[in-house]
Parts: sequence; C-alpha cells; structure tokens
Amino acid sequence: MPAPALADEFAREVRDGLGRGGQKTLPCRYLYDALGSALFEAITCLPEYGLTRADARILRRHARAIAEELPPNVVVAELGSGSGAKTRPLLEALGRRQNVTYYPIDVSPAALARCTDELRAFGTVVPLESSYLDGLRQVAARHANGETLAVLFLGSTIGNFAPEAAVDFLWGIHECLRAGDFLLLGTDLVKPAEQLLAAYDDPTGVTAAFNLNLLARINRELDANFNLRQFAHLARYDPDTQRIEMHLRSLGRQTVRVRKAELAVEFEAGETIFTEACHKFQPAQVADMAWAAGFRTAASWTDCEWPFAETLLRAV
Ligand code: AVJ
Repeated sequence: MPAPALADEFAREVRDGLGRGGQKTLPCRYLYDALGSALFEAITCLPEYGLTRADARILRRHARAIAEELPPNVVVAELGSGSGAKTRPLLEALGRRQNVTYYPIDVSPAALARCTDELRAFGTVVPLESSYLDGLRQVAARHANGETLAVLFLGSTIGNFAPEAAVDFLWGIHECLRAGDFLLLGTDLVKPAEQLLAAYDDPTGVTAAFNLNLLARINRELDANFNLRQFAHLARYDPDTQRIEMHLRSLGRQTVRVRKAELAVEFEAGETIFTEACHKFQPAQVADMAWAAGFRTAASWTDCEWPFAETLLRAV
C-alpha cells in the first residue's frame, strides 16, 4: 500500500529523503530557517570561507563596469537577496544615472526587511517574499515594454544544483526574460581541494553547526527525536564531479522517529545523510552551461585572491 499523502511539504520531502533504501538525502534549502540563516551569515565571516568575500569584492570593484554593460532603462531583480549588502555598490552605480527599481526575491521576511532598509536610499525597492521562479514570474508580469530586466543570481547558489538541474533552472529563468535581458551569475571556481575542505569544515565548527541544525529543525518542526550528539558533520570533495558534498554521519546504529512524517528511520553506524552539494566550475563550464540554457556571455569578472567569477549573460 502506498504511504498516505502528507499535507506538509517539508514532512513529505523528509520522508522521501530518509525513508528510502540507498543514500539518504535531505534537500539543502531546508538548511535556511532563522537559525540556519544566522549560521550561514556566520560562515560568510569565517577566514576559511572566502566565497562571499570574493563575490562582494568583484561587485564592489567592478560595479561601474557592470553598470556600463547595462542599458539605462534597466530594472533589477535578485534571486535570494539576503541582506542585500553585496548588491549595494551595483545599485549605487546604477542609481547615479537613473532611478532604479529593485525587486529582491527571498523566502525570508527578515532578510527582505533588512534588504529594504539597506537599499532604499539607492532605488525603489519592491520586496517579494517568494521562491525564486515564482518571484521572477511576478517581476516579469510587471515588466514594461521598453525596460530591460537584469536578474542577479549571486553567491554560487547555482552550485547547489546537479549540472543538468542547473541548466533546467537557468532555462526557468530564461522563460521569464525577453531577448536582450540579462542575468548576472556568480559561480565559485575550482580551487585546491585542501582550500575547499577547510572552507566547508572549519575548525571553529560553524559549518558543522549549520549542517546539524537541519536535524534540529526536523526535531522542532516535525516532532522528531534526532540526538544531535549522535551525528557528525562530514565534508568531502569529489574531484570528478568537482563538488563538495556535505553529509551528516551517524556515529552509531540508531533509530530515529519523525512523527509528522510518519516515519521511523534506521541508521547503521557510519551511514550518512547527504545534505548539500556545492559544485565548483571551470570558467569554460560556466559559459557552456549558460549557452545550453539560451544565454550568451556578454562579459565576466573574476577574483584572483579566491577564484570566483561574476558572468554577465544575455538572453537570446
Ligand atoms: C549559499 C549555497 C553558496 O555552497 O558555499 C556554505 C552554502 N554550505 N557552507 C555554498 C554553504 C556550507 C553555500 N551557498
């Protein structure tokens, strides 16, 4: 008999991911509840995690050059704006020549409130509390003739998707655009494995806390009984797929109950839950991925201190 449908999407996805044979998984977007988002902000301050600083550095150093690539009638939408701090220099550069409308799209109302405060001095901020593509469809519906849309998808969040899913997602963005609209895509580039492992398994344990909080969230929201001390954070780098994998490893044999998912899960000692993949890119792979989704590269900027690329793509 098939399991009954669960009303709650989170419960359903937890049951799908943990209730199966083979590799157990959980979707990485559930890492970002209020505590998870705060822990991610802390990760961005870690000396070992250079990604966010590289992203911000490029946007700061090249804000004018990026603005010059965009036409004067541009409106800006950002997928997963967070606090908006990284975007500020670009809006400032655009704001010098025109009044810009900026649509931050985020699932977190707290992030949107901070972002609106941070950026309202530089343009008309219209926050949208929504998932990425739903939000972008709302922007597209308001998008007037004669305006050019520039979508920002920063921070290498695209790296969370498997390669095929990344192309599908970029197609999803493309469907909301017209020919001549832009996408500014941030991608973390391949770098030595030791550097990546340190970034995703920092000695202070902030990333471990970020990962373990996913189990704590399941305890809180789905009435589960994970003992967090019986799981350990694990980060590994697979050079073939060019990705960091984050897992939670069961320290012993144990059974965990997740009441709202109507689930009892058994773990062998050493068995893992795969919680997040962070793909790294060669510059040519970014262009290929974008090409496969209907975009052409208009310009790109890279950071040498922490290899990272900001690529401006044009929809065809
Ligand atoms: C927010 C998805 C870009 O992949 O580096 C940081 C998330 N996970 N440390 C990343 C993350 C562990 C981050 N992204």
